[in-house]
Amino acid sequence: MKILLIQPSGAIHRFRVGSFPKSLRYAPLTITTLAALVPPDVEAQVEVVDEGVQLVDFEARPDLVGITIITGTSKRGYAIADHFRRRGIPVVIGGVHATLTPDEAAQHADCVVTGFGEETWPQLLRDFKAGKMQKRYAAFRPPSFKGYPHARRDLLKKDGYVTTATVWATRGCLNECDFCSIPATWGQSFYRRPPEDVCAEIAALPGNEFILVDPSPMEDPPYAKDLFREVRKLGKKWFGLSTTKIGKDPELMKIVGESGCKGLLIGFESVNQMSIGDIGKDHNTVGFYLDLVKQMHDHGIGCQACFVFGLDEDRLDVFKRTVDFCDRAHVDLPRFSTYTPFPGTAAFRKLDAQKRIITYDWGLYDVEHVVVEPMRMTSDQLRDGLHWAWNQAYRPASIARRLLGSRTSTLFAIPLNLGYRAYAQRLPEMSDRVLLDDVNEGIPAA
Ligand code: B12
Ligand code: SF4
Repeated sequence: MKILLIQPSGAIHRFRVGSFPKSLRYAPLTITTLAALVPPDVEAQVEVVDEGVQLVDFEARPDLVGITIITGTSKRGYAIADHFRRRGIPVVIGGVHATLTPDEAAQHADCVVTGFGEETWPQLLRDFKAGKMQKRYAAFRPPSFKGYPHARRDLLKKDGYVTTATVWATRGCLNECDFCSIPATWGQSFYRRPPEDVCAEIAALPGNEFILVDPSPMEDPPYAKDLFREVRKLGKKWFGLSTTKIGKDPELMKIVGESGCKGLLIGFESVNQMSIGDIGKDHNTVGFYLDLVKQMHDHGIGCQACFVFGLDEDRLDVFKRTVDFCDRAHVDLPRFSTYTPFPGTAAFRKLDAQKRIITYDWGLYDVEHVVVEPMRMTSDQLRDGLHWAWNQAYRPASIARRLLGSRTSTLFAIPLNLGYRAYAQRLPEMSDRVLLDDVNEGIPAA
């Protein structure tokens, strides 16, 4: 049996169409994990295609196509699915967006998989082989993650990424920020993989660096401390994500720093405490941000701070105040986005009821387009302010000021800042391109 697993891309990220720099691209885990979960008894040959770095062969004739979608990639995913189905090839769609909107996905698939794929995907493949694949498979609790197979990185087009050393240790998050798809998809839940298994996979990765993709691995501090004590023994450098809670646990911060962590992406979201309250991110305290970034730097950890613009308390001064904060705090890598109400989230329900959602075109839900009528500025002001903030924060003078103040490893920070500078400079043009995107780009006409 031949299985083709596809991760579609929105226009900003799509190979040859978008211009997302390689320095910011790391290997996806979803398709390589699904490839690893294919049971040997179905005797399948698996191919994976990440549209961010390669083209889909639309003439291919696999027996089964599996497509993973998030909201921003769903339209492209559906166009690809429609193409293969027109040619009589069955298509399975799964992932975050399929879990949030299964009936929509079902219009483009022979089968929709919602929730965790660890048990349903092997079952589906066995059913498919026996000629009895169902229309839906669902699992909202994962099995034990003990002995989890290592992702099939060998199937990736390796030269497309700055690194293929991506790994996961936990799933889910216990918080419920109103715009976030994670609690909406998985519920407020948190699942852990045994630290020794995670470390065995990391140890087997080539190179001396890795990226931990978990959205909130510090949610369970005792687990995180065990994990990162083990990681330290591997002597590798790593990058990952955290919430601001790490700053309230000096022991955890120290262990993370000693484990080789060189950078953490943290959702600061806003410099307005009122906005923080509005989005339900109660663990964030704006008055503590400067101290948090300083603590990170003191432990040799760079800070990638993410901010959301267009929240209900945001006025026109929010863009400058946020960029000024990044300069003052010496944030190593600032990132800005717009308030995006992914389907299934509390933000979606609220804004939909208030009739403030401007478009339900999921192709624009890439967090860099304005899809909601802001409360205290116009949508044009929000778009222009977003573009201004990106450009301002990535001027050479701002990069130099932030990195000199940070004192963490410039070896990683300089190429990443240059990558984001290129991204910032092209963002207005790329945003327009997404508006004009032909989701059928490259797909042979029916
Ligand atoms: C790593 C990551 C990235 C990486 C790699 C992306 C990738 N797709 O691999 C990078 C940095 C590139 C990235 C970028 C973005 N991301 Co991201 N990312 C993640 C993250 C943290 C982990 C994904 C992961 O690898 N998980 C591990 C794998 C094994 O789990 P999984 O993907 O959930 O797959 C399991 C099941 O869902 C299921 N399954 C999934 N697909 C399929 C398909 C089939 C056929 C089957 C059978 C089963 C199945 O089986 C798997 C095993 O259980 C998730 C958060 C999350 N927990 O999902 C956000 C997340 C997917 N990202 C998100 C967003 C918004 C983005 C960006 C738009 C952000 C930005 N600022 O630009 C971009 C868009 C990129 C693009 N291509 O268009 C959102 C998506 C929300 C939504 N509704 O669309 C998420 C959910 C985070 C969030 N807080 O809401 N991201
Ligand atoms: S803390 Fe992060 S991962 Fe958790 S719900 Fe909030 S935004 Fe999502």
